[in-house]
Amino acid sequence: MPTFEYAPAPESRAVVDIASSHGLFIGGEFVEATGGKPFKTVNPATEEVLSEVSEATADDVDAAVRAARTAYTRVWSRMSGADRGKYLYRIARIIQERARELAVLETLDNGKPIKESRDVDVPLVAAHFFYHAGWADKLEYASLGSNPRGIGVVGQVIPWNFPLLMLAWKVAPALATGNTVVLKPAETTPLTALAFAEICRQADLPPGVVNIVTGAGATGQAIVDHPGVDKLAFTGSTGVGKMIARSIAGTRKRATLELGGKGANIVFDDAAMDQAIEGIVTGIFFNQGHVCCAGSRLLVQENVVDEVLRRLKRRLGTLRVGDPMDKNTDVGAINSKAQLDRITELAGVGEAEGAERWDSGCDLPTSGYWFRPTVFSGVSQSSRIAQEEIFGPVVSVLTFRTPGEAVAKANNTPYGLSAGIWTEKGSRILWMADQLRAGVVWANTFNKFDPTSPFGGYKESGYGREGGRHGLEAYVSTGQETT
Ligand code: TAP
Repeated sequence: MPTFEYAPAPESRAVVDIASSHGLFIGGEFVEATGGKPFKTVNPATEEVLSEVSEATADDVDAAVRAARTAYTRVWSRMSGADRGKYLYRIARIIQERARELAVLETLDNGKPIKESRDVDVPLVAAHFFYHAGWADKLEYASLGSNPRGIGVVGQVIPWNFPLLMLAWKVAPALATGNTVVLKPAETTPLTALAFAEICRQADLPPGVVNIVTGAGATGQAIVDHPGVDKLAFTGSTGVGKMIARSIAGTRKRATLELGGKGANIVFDDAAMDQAIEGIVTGIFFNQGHVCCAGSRLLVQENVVDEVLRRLKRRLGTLRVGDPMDKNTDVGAINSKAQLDRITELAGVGEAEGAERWDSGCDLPTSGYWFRPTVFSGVSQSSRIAQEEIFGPVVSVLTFRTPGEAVAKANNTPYGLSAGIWTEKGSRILWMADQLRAGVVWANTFNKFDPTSPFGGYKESGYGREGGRHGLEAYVSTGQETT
């Protein structure tokens, strides 16, 4: 069992074989890009270059959309649900077989701790494909209309925080319902999407059903603008989501947007305090806080705030921050220099606006991108660190006296993706869940995911749902489409 032991990045190449350069995956083949400038993807924990990746131009995106259209028309839309399901089961099993390799690759490219990619990301990826494989031949029982079928070619653009899991959230329901896909991973985390392309070949998925085009924002924009794309599925920032909504206004394209969040994790004085402290830690320090539904605002009932802060700080002092390939690491590297700069800037703003800043004071590695687990207390509602998504290991603590005040403060944000409630009172949980304008409300837990549960936002956190029966709706034709 040497491979999951502490191993600096170069040796990890013994576990995963990373090609020095990667092409695009179009029509079932890895092909050269037609002229974009290749870019490097680095290990954020070491700044080591992992590979050079092609930049897909608008012409490459066009080739991918054409391949997806041909596959849709000739093969995938004609295949029975049971047969589509067999491909999805096959993909799910290969993911399980290659789980260790995928976990290492994800950790190297993203910076997340290996214990999270190994125990959370990759198992959830496999679960997502298994779950949707089960739906493929049962769509007529999903209350999706009389003759549920795919829409056509789906363009999908995903972020860097859960690279393979976000791919699974997009690709699995699209394929199960009979669509074909052109997907762009984030610029800083393309490697597991490219490994997934290999898995599609290994599963003998018909060429063109899944196409992976790597690149930056311009490649994503080319997918959004392509007239041959019938539906878009985007996960990313609210700013880019708004641009996409503007770009497709007046076209026949359908879209689901999974955008940012500023989740409230609400702790009442009757909460089981040991569990609540663990829930706060999971809520904001899991995946370095690079989580759209993170509990980045901690709302604590006023009479227990001192106790909560004391216990939380003691617990944060025990978190191990460092080499993501070490299986004992709790908090890994920040995904990119740009993200580290943004977190650093917003933390500075928090201090300048008068909140009290505390961090765990742990040692940090000398190379790579790192940020200590940080707590801001005495944060006012109007502060930027209470309103803007920091997307890092930083929690802003506010207080409340009554459940009504907790609801008002929790809802006082442009976002509406997630919330958590910690209390012993069941009736209070039900009342709060009804009042909170958040797509997901966890009770006495946080950051729990399951393929059977629909996930998505209110307000500026986007529209549409992913996961569960609801997630299928976005991928099924309404009969209005012109294709
Ligand atoms: P973005 O900067 O919005 O990027 C998301 C994806 O869009 C990336 O692949 C990006 O490419 C691409 N992109 C950038 N500009 C584009 C354009 N003009 N047209 C089309 N595509 C474009 O977000 P991010 O920084 O990667 O991810 C963090 C954000 O995602 C956070 O706000 C987080 O809350 C949100 N998020 C939401 C959810 C859900 S489920 N609601 C889940 C995870 C993350 P590049 O990588 O090259 O920039």
